[in-house]
Amino acid sequence: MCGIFAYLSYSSPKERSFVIETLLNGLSRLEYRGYDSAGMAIDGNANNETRIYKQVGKVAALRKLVGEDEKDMGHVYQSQFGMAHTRWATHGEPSSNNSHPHRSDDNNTFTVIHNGIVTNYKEIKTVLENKGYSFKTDTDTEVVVKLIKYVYDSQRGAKLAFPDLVKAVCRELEGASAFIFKSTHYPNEVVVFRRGSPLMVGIKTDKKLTADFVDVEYFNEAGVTENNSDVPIKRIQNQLFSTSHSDNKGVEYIFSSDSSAIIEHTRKVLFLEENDIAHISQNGDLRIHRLTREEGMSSIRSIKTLEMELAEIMKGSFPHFMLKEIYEQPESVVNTMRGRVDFANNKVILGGLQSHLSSIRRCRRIVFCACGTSYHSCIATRAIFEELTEIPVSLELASDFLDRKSPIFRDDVCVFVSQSGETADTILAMKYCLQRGALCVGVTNTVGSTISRETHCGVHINAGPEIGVASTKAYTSQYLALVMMALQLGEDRSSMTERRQEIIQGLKELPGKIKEVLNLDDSLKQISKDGLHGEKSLLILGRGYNNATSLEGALKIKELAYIHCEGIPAGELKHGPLALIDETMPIILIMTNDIHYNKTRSALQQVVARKGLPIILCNEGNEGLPEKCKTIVIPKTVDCLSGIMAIIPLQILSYHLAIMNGVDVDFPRNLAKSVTVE
Ligand code: UD2
Ligand code: GLU
Ligand code: MG
Repeated sequence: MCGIFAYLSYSSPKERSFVIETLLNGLSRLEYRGYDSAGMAIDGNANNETRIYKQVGKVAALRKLVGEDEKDMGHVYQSQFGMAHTRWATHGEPSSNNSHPHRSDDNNTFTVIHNGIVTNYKEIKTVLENKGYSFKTDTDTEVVVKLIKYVYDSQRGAKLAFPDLVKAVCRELEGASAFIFKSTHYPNEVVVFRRGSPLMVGIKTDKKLTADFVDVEYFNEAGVTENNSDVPIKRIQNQLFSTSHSDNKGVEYIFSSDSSAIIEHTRKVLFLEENDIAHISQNGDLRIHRLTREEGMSSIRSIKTLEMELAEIMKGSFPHFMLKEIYEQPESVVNTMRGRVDFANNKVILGGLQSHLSSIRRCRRIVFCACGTSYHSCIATRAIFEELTEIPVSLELASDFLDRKSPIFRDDVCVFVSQSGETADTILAMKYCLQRGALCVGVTNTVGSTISRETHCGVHINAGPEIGVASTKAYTSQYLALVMMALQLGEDRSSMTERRQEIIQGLKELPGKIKEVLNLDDSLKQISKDGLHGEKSLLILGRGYNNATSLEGALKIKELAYIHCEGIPAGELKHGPLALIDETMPIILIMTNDIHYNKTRSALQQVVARKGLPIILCNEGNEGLPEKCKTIVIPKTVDCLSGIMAIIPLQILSYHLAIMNGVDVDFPRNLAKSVTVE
C-alpha cells in the first residue's frame, strides 16, 4: 500500500512553489497508506527537462529536501506537471535510490511512479538484461520504466501514441498496480493505468463542461486505438470541454490513490475502472482507453460530484468509523504482519527490536505498562510471552503504577503499549522508567508519537489510522504485535520450535478466519436486539487466553452502549460474582476450545445451576451445551490467538447495542480518542 498523487495545470499559470506545495500536501494526505520514503518528479525549466527529488522517511523529509534544492520556486509556468509518491517498500529496502519516481535513463526520458507489485518483474528483467539494460535499483518498478523505453526505442520509424505505448507495456505486467507515466518524448502528456490498486482523477476548471462523462475509446483488432488510426472510424464524445476559442481558461487535473487528497481542490472526480488507461493529451483533454475489451463493461466513465466531506470519504461505505475499522481487521492484521513474518521458514523479524534482542533476553523481568484497551492487549498476551520467553512478565496499569512509585531497575525491560503513543499516563510511566535506566520498548500505532520517539526501541503496529474513539483494530493489532514480539524473543529456545511453528502457521490463517467472524454480523445484530438490548447490566465471563477478551468486551459495551458490563475471569466466579446470577442476569460466556475448556465448562454448570442462561461464544463442534443457550460460533485457531477472534463478535455486539441506544458510536460521551491528561 502506498500513495500516488499527481497534478497537472494546463494553460493555467502557476508558480513552481504552488505546484510543489500541492504535491507535498497531497502526499501528506496519503501518508497513512505508506511512509517509508517519498519522492516527486516535476517539469524542469529547460525544454523537456524532468527533475526528480527523493528522500527516505516521511513527507516532511522530502519537503525539506525540495525546499533546500529547488531554485525556481517563484517562477511562473503556463502549464506544469508533477507527480509524487509515498512508498511502502515491497521490493528493495527503503532508501533514496529505491524510492519513486523511477526513471528509464540518466536523461529521465521516461519517469514512473507505482503503487503495488509487478509479480513477473524477474522474467521481464532477465529479458531486458539480455538486451543490454542494466538496473540501478532493487525495485520491481524500475523494470516497468526500462520496458517502456525499450518498447519506444524498438519501434521502427513509427511513433506510437503515448497511451498505446503504455498499453503495450502494461499488457506484459502481472500483479496489482497503479502507475503514472511521463515522458520527455511526449511533453505535456500524462498517462495513468490502474489494475488492482485504486486511482482516480479530479478535474478542476472554470471552463464549461460539455458533458459529465468521458467515452471509453476502444482499440480495433490491430490493437490501435480507434480514433488514433489513420481512418477515423467513428466520432466519439471525447471532448469534455467546449472548444470555442473565446474559452481559453485552463484546466487542472489531480490524480490520486484516494479522494481524500482531491477534495480540497475539486469535487469533480472520475473513478477509473480496472484496466482503464487515462490520458491527458497535448491539448489538455482527458481521454479514457482500455487495456482489454470486456463484454458488458460500461462504455463511459461518468464524472461524479463528491458531495461528501473529508470525514465521510474516509469512512467509505460505512456509516461509522468504528464499523469500518471493525471490518478492516482482516486487512489491518495483515499490515501488522507485513514484511515481518516469514511463513515459509517460520520466523518473525520485527525490524525495530532486532538490535535490542540480546539485551531484552538478558533482562530480569518484563513489565507491561498501559491503560484501557492497550492494557487488555497486555493481559491477553502475558501467558504466551511467559511461555515462549521464560521471562516473568508483570502487568501495570500506568496510573496505578505511577501512584505506587513501583521500584524499577536497570535490568528491567518495560513495554509501553498505546495506540496513539500520546497517552499521558503511559508517557509519564515511560519517563519514570527511563530515569531509572530500564530498557524502554514502545508498541504504538502512531509513527512519530511521543512514545515512539522516546522509547529506546519498539514496534509500530501499522494498523492504519484509527478514528473511532472505541479502539477495535488497534486492539487486535496490538495483541498480534505482542505475540510476534514473544515469538521473536523466544526464537533462541529450540525446545519451543514446534510451538512457535504452530503459532506462526496460525497467524497465516488469521485474516481468513477473521472474515468468517465478520459474517456473523447479522446474527449478532439479532442477538443484541432480542437478548441484550434494554438490559441494565451484563456479565462477560472468560478464562485463560480469553480472560482479557471478557474485560475488553465489557469495556466496549460500557463505553459505547452505556450499559453496565463487567468482565469476570471465569475462575473468580465462585469467589463472589456467583451471587449475582439468577434467571434474569444476562451473561455472555466465552468458551473456546482450548486447554481451559473443561474449567470453563464448570463455570457454565455453576451458572446454569442458578438458572442462568448464558449466550455462549464457542468454536464449532462443541457438544453438550445446554440447548436453550444461544451460541455465537467462531472458527477455531491456535489457543494463544483465540482472543483475537473472540473479541470481534463482542466489538460488533457493542456497536449494535450502541446504535440501538442512540449513541454516536464514533464519539461516545465523556471520552476522547487520545487521553492526553493524567
Ligand atoms: C521500518 C519502517 C517501515 C518499512 C520497514 C521496511 C518506519 C516507521 N518503519 O519498519 O516503513 O520501511 O522498516 O523494513 O519507517 N520504535 C520505537 N518505539 C516505538 C515504535 C518503534 O523506538 O514505540 C522504533 C523502532 O525500534 C525502529 C523504528 O522505530 O527503530 C521503526 O519501527 P517499526 O516497527 O516501524 O520498524 P520496521 O522495521 O517494522
Ligand atoms: N513495489 C514498489 C516498490 O517496492 C511499490 C511499492 C508501493 O506500493 O509503495 O517500490
Ligand atoms: Mg524510539
